[in-house]
Amino acid sequence: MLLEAVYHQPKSQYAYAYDNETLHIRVRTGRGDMDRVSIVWGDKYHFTEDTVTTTDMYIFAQDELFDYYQAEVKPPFRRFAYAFRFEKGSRTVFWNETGFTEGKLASGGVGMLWSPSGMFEFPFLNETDVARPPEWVKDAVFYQIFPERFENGDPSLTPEGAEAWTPDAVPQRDNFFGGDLQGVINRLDYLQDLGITCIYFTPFFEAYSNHKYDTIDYLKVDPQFGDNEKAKELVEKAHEKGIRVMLDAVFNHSGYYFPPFQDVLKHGKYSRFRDWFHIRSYPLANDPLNYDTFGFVPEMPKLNTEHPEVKAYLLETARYWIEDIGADGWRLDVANEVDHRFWREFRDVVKTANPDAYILGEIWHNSLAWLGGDQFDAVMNYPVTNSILDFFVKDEIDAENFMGRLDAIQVSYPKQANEAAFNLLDSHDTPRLLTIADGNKKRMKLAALFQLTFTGAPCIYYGDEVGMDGGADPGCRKPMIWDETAQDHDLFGFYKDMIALRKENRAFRDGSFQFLSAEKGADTVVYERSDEKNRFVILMNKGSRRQKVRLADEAGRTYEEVFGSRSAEVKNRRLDWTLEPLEAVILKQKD
Ligand code: ARE
Repeated sequence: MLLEAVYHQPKSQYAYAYDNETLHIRVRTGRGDMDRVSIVWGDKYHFTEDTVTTTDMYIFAQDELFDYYQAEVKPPFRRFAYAFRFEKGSRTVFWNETGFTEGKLASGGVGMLWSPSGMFEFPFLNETDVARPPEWVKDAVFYQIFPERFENGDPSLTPEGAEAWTPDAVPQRDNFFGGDLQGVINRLDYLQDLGITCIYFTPFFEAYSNHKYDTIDYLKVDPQFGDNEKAKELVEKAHEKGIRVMLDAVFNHSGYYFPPFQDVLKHGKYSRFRDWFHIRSYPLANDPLNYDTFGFVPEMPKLNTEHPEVKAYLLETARYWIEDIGADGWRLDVANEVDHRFWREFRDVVKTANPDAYILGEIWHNSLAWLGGDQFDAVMNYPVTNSILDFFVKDEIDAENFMGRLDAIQVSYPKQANEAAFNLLDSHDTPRLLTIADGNKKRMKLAALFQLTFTGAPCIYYGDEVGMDGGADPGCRKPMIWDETAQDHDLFGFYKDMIALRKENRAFRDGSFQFLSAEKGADTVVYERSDEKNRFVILMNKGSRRQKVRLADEAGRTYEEVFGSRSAEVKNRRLDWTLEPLEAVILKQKD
């Protein structure tokens, strides 16, 4: 036994409450090392040999080095004292807080070995501590809109010098095209037809730049886009069509023209707003920069979110757009650079305004520290983005590595955070998917098909569905192509069908996910999604050669293709299928 590989941490992503009565317990072991792993558990105030229970654990994730076992348990008194039991061949080892103990295989045999004080413990499952992302997020399909570039619905608001809205327009750091909120209202039918259920807007509050991440007034729609009444109308009309709206909270920093910052620029240390920012010396200067900013961008001074007035202002902003305007959630810009204490208060304000609001952090790295239920519901899932791109699009990793990376992400967080994760393939901060795929639409479709059948809520970046391309910021921010002769209708049909499939089948949103094949060196992956009603098997080939796939399967099973008319039958307990280069097939198991 590789006991060095064994890992568990109480009250973490290895031991958390999934709902008001269920605990998820996980333990890591060396890959392929154990024959059997179980938890031996009981009540910490009544822990005797005849009251302990032994529950088998199953492997729910695997990466290159480790197996990750999980068990779901419902302790009757919501308290839980536990140890692990590992078995390999004739050897049995128990593990609790005091360390490893060789044990006998027969019976629980625990009471004699340990006192409850040596056990791992989940002291009490308090309901208020359970991380509970809004239920609707699992069912959502997001669509990201960059307001300046989606549609010009009110030419009277178009900024002077705006450029022509054409399919070959070139976005620059500082040019304008005239998108606005009326434009989005005009296109709600289009979005409904595509099937999306929530719009994520990058900021539309008053700001200087075209991207609006340099806020001037957090409580006001930028006049270039409309006014607050228009925002309310947009939210209401979207809701009528079953589409929710998530806004972008840029609370890490303000813009250069934010009046309190202008006041500090003018009055220096005599400004009554000087503590709203992090200033090291006066007068303020860029070279060298003597105040904190986002990155090294002087136009984005970092806000002091520990200051009571700043807090009050930003928390009122958080409340106002949810409660008075009706927005359904906040995406939090540069979320990991703002203090945790602020986010805890923010959560209370937002959830009081609407308990069903979604709080999504923009964090590109491991985000466990924000996902304990007291701060964010989920994060933008860039680690999943990168795994999907590296496998299907850039062709840089093999199937085993792909599975290992995705499984490791599943293990990094409590299950509810994965279910509510925001799975994107590109955004206003990255090159577009089609451009990363070098224009290869088959690769693009493989990535999107995986995204739309994976755990977590998918997000489509505006225009990807009609074949828009574009490199890194600002290249990825072209005006939306509405000219039907320039749109890719095949791609649109593909996205529409995939969204519909996800929406019609709970298995893809809420069901279990499991890899059935992901071999070392392989170009093919096979996985299943299933719930009580349906079971789907998805087979994908990211390679440029035809591939035969052979899976162990249960005798008598038959499958039919979801998009197509082929079928398959399990023969000799094997399912055989041949995949063309860059092909994906979704099979549904027949009853
Ligand atoms: C502009 C130019 C850029 C130029 C930059 C610096 O367009 O070409 O490089 O200025 O001068 C907004 C605008 C950007 C603008 C930026 C600064 O949208 O167009 O860039 O302001 O004025 C990290 C952060 C993450 C952040 C990204 C960009 O962790 O929070 O960097 N993302 C948000 C928004 C952006 C927004 C801002 C923050 C600022 O989504 O749109 O930019 O409000 C790795 C790292 C990540 C890093 C990521 C991307 O993976 O691990 O931490 O994210 O790369 O760089």
